[in-house]
This record gives sequence, structure tokens and C-alpha cells, in this order.
Amino acid sequence: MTTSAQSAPFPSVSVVVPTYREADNIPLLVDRIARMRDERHLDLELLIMDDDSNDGIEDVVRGLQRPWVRLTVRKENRGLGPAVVDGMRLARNDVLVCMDADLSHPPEAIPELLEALSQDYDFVIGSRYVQGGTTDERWSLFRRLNSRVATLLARPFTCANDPMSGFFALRRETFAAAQDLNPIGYKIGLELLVKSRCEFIKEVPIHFTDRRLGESKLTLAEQLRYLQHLRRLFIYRYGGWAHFSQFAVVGGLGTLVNLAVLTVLDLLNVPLAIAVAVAIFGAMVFNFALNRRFTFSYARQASLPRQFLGFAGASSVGALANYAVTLALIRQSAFLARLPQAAALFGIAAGMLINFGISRYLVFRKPRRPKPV
Ligand SMILES: Nc1nc2c(ncn2[C@@H]2O[C@H](COP(=O)(O)OP(=O)(O)OP(=O)(O)O)[C@@H](O)[C@H]2O)c(=O)[nH]1
Ligand SMILES: [Mg+2]
Repeated sequence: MTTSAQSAPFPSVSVVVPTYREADNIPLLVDRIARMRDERHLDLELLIMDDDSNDGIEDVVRGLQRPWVRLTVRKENRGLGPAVVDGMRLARNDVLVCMDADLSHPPEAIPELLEALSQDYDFVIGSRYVQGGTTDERWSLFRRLNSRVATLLARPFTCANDPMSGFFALRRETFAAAQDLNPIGYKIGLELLVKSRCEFIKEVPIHFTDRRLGESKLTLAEQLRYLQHLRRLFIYRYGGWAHFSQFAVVGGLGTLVNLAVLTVLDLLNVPLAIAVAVAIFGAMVFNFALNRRFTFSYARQASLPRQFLGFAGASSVGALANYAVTLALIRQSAFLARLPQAAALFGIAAGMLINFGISRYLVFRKPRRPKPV
């Protein structure tokens, strides 16, 4: 630290802590924050955003008699992400800090986060994955791997080493400038990083301690929600390209379906002219189902039969091109006649390009008022 122990690097701080069944941890957390607050002479308020835990947290907070600790009991729109966003909206001070209630994040590191913000960084992370940062020694190999893979998946959105951290700080103006916040799940820091378009990010090493009291709320469902969150961020950040890449992934899987059907029918000695047609149709149905569910999910409320007819009609141009190219190649070459799957790959490539254009612009048109991503 370059500042003296007496100086306050920022005039005022609001620490937002989301809680669900953390009553036992609150006195310990408030105690440690209070000590740091006094030592650094910080103008600090603590906002506890509780999702109606019914675990006596109201009495606990009242008993602490700290006027700078404010408890909000939320009854609607529950969840960690929305709780943090609500807390940040209620915050009165210049700098916003978010941290967990279970003492995994050391409150003593808050002044360091504040100091980095004063050096013109926009977003400061209490980070486990920079030099000097550590995680609890008791983490299993699976937990380490899980955390690393989740972090890797966030790479397209940020260069931060630990964007999944729940311990971070930003200026109130930065938060106010964030657009289209749609916090689902746990990774509210990542959501804010992406949507406030922060460029100057600093990571301060911390030791992440496992909780001693209370239970973890990080379930498997929550981890799956993370994948959904990533997909939304992808669409937000990469717009039309996100649709195209999802369409391409579905197309890739459809190709596998096409080849599998073709192989089975060929093994059953079905004439190739029929086998190729059935394989193309099977892949078309498969692609429709996945594109409706994922790639163009914003148009899912439209009638399914009508949409299928539209998709089949639109794809029929590509399917015909596919069929014609595949059969022509098979007829041209004895080698490809023995390996129709190779001919099918060329046919699929020709058909796919035509299909994308027609599907994107004609079949799965955006509704007039798109849902926020
Ligand atoms: N308001 C609110 N807070 C939540 C909710 N789920 C979790 N939290 C809080 O978010 C913080 C992080 O949750 P944890 O359960 O500690 O998740 P984790 O840190 O990933 O996992 P462990 O530390 O291993 O338990 C804690 O302060 C929780 O009390 C929720 O639905 N609403
Ligand atoms: Mg925790």
C-alpha cells in the first residue's frame, strides 16, 4: 500500500452483500468490516440484501447496533444476481463493493480494491488467479478444475484472470452506465464487467477461504444457469455473429445426424438415391428443433407447425442443392460411390450456406419488441 494507514483513499464506500441463510456469518463479517472501517477511517455503509431467509437475520442485525449496517429483506425476484443489483441501486456512496457473506472474501482487502480504483482502473477484482492469490487448500481437484473451466469459458468476454469472483469494486457511475443488465445466476461480476464495458481492469490477489458456517447455495442447477448466462452474453456481445455461430454448431450436429442415417441406410443396402434423401430430411427435422430451441429462441412463441413448414420450405432450396450435389458427386466418382459420406459433406456445405440466409432473414424473423438478452 502506498497510502498511509490514516488516509482514506475514497470518500465513501457501499459494500453490498447478498445473503441467503447466512445469519450465523453476519456478526463475524460485520466485526471484521468494522475493524477495517475504523482503522482506515472509511465512510462505509454495508447493505445486506437478504432473500427472506427467515433465519433470524433481522434480530442479528438489530442486535449489532451498527447504524451503518442496513438490512433489506427481498421478497421478489430472488437470486444472488438481482439481490446485488438491487443493493447497488440502493447504495448511497461513491464506490460499490460486492462480496460474499461467508467470509470467503477478506474484508481487509477492501482498501486495496479502493486504491486500485483511485488509480484510474474501472473495475477491480479480488482475484484468486493472479500471482499471490490462492484458494482454500481443501479444494478438491474436481472443484479446482470446475472453477478453471468456468473461468476459461468466460475468455471471449474479458481478459481478467478471475472474472467469476464475487468480490469486486467499481465506481457508482460505472454501474449506472451499465446497460441491459440481466443478472441470472451467480456471476454478477462477469455481467457487470461485460455490460459496463470496463476496459481497465485490475486484479488484487486475495486468499479465498472456504466457508466455515452455513451451507453452500452453489448447486448444479446454478452451474447450468451459468452456461445460459454465457450464451446470453455471447449474443449481447457478438450480435448477429452469435446467431450465425449457433446456427453453425447446430448445422455441425445436423451433419453428424445426416451421416449417421446415411451410413445405417447404406449398410442396409437402401439405394443411395433414397438413403441420401432420408438422411437429409432427418437432419432437417433435427436442425429445426435445435434452431427453434436455441439459435432463434426469441421466436419460439410462434406456431410450431407453421414455423416448421416455413423452415422446411426455406431449407428445401438448400436441401435440393445438397441432394443434387451429393448425387452428382456419387455418380461422377466410383470412389465417392463407395464412400457416399464424403460426397454428402460437400452437398451439406452447399446447402448450409443457402439455408442460413433464408432462415435468418425470412423464417425466424425477430419479433417487433425483442426480449432483453
Ligand atoms: N440474496 C441472495 N443471496 C444469495 C443467494 N444464493 C446465494 N447467495 C449469497 O451469495 C453468496 C455466495 O453464495 P455461496 O453459497 O457462498 O456460493 P459459493 O461461494 O460459490 O460457494 P461456497 O462458498 O462453497 O458455499 C453468499 O453470501 C450467499 O449467501 C440468493 O438466492 N439470494
Ligand atoms: Mg461462498
